[in-house]
Amino acid sequence: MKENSFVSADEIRSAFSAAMSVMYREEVPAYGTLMELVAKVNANTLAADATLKDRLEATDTLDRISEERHGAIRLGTPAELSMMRRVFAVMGMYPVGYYDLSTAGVPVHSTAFRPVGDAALKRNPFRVFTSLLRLDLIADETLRAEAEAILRERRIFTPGAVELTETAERDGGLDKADAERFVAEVLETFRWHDKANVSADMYKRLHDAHRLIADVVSFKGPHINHLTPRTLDIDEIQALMPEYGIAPKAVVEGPPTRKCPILLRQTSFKALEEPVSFRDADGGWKAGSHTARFGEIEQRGIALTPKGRGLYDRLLDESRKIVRPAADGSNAKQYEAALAQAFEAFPDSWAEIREAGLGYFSYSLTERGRRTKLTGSRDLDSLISDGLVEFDPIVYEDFLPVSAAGIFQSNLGDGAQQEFVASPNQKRFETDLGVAVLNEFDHYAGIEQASIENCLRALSAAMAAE
Ligand code: OOG
Ligand code: NI
Repeated sequence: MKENSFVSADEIRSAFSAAMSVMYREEVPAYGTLMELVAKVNANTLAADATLKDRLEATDTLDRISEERHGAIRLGTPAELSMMRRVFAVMGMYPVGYYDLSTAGVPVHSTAFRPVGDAALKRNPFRVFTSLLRLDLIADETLRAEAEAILRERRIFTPGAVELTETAERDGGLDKADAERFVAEVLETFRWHDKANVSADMYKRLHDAHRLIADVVSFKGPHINHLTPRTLDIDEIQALMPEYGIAPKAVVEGPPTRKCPILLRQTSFKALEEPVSFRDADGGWKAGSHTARFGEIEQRGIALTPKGRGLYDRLLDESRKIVRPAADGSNAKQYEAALAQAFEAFPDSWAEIREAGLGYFSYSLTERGRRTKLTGSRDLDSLISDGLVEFDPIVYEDFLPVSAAGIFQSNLGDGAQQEFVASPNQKRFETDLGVAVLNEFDHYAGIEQASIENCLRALSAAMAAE
């Protein structure tokens, strides 16, 4: 049977993320340096903390700890977005969450294509933060029409990538040879092109409207603009980057350093100014430069419930009212202090976080729970206090709009920020995408609920066996 020869979507995603890593290291040598630093700090952290090592060994694939966790692209048209969705689906990556970045002065809205479900995430968690340019936020109508016309002409997918995506959709998968070809063809969409699609003059006009518009419209395709490995000690890497000759962004985005990590902390090195050439009127090329590509690192913590997220957003907002992090890093220490102080109001033990209903947990039977038979119905809290059930934090697998905006901004240059009227438009985004995005809160709640039901079922099965 044909299906038997299919390569799993998880395997295709793993091959794709490995191929992206190789390509990006070649394209951006500073990224290779960051990867070396990450591997070193992760090894040191593990050597110094045997408990952490044991925990990771039990729950994760330790030998892949320093691999890429995500990347990001910026698309230009609804047609590109919906085709991208079909391509990612072949790799088991589905759109989760909606992020409106207009409020933060970036004319895009976004989703994250990622594996869904524990087994797929464990096999390879690679995600792609995918933004769609919002030309509707550009005031200059002439420029908007010109940008649209330029984007309409380009083809960001190779014919081979389109054909193999159709094959996978029709047959329900790809065999080994096709899967390999698929990865090679799809990689082309993410490749850097140093020859722009536009003249230097058009580039300047796009750039003056917003640097991001120039980045999306001026090139042949949506070059991958960063990749992001996982670190076990983000503060250490932030501090060490200058020693390795790479310039970190001003502050680490997200929550402060804590005993019990929540959500997501991220930082990056600043985007590099790279040589590009623009089309001349007489068919030649004119030298110029473009700044878009960087490297990032991430450290993840527990997924928060809507209540926990509400508290997080409020405390982040409070700290930013005291100190707004300056792009040049001049008030980084003050910002860190304000952040740490504001977050004293966020409980910092798993038990308190759980009791206050701030985070999502996965429940399982303890050794004793596995040997225990229960009569009658019992509530979860008493099963925990009796030592029959234990709980572990569920890791946050998504992104944070304020952090994403900080990452965008620090890589668009430190110049003046632009303001847009806040105009989230999830409906429009989903129409362009071709499907609704998965709601991340519902997803985590479902994982938690399933783990509770498993515990209760196992305890009463023990009872039935009696
Ligand atoms: C995406 C920035 C967002 C993150 O990790 O929050 C992001 C971009 O710059 O295109 O990747
Ligand atoms: Ni990122």
